[in-house]
Amino acid sequence: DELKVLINAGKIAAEARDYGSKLIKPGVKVLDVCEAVEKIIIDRGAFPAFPCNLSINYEAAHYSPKINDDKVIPEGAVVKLDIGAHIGGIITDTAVTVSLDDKYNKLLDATRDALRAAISNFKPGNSLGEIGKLIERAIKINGYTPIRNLGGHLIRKYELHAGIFVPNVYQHNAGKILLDNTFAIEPFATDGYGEVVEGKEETIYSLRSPSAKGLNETEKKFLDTINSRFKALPFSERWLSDLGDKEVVENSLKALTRKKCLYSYPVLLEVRKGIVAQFEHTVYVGKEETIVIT
Ligand code: MET
Repeated sequence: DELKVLINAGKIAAEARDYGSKLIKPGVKVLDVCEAVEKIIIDRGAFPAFPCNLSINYEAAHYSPKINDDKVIPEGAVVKLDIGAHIGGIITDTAVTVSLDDKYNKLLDATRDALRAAISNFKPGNSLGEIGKLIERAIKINGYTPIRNLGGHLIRKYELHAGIFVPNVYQHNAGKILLDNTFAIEPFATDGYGEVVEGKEETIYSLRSPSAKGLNETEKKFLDTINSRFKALPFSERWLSDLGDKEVVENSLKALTRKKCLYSYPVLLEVRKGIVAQFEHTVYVGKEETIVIT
């Protein structure tokens, strides 16, 4: 049944995350880490639910390497590795932070504590606002600030962000934890201000509308391929490199975004350039217990 598939996808995601986290060293190419992670997911019989995200220092989220990307992990970096695996649209999502500078160990511990507190109180019927409060408290007690405009999310089949938000701070009007559902819980903490803004770079896309007027033959070919390969799941330009060289792929994705056939995801940056840590698990909310899937 679907819970078994979810558990299987979660094992694969966890294995890929743990493998990837060991590759994070100064001087290593971001592209090499992400390709290795995505390869493990595929070799184990799942698919990446979104491009491997490797976000550095004040990049909080949503950097995934481009075709031929030569970006390298710097000395002393605080690296978030955020990955997903799906089997037939049953999605799991998980992240860790690796610090290459010991002075951020406390920031990582605070974020891990927040995730642990959230998971142990993640019971059906409980308020998501209270979960936010627990996350906020665990981070603040350690002297850091939660990122208030990032959070976890309900996950449904082929739908990574399925409408319910899991806040990282207290929220009075948040929803409730629903029985027999899958959620990603993902505290983010920073020594900065506690908010992200959109940067200029965009490295991830997803389908917005599978058809439109006024597309040329190349754009149509890209849109059809995206629809059949990824449905509405986020994807990387790297996963379309068989359709043309880097310039053709990037220009087609930009045109399709302009024509509202695709969404594009800007890299999210801490507004005061604070260092950001993130830990994330996918959980399944059962009647008797909440199961950590990843
Ligand atoms: N796991 C991250 C998220 O949930 C990255 C997805 S790719 C845009 O937003």
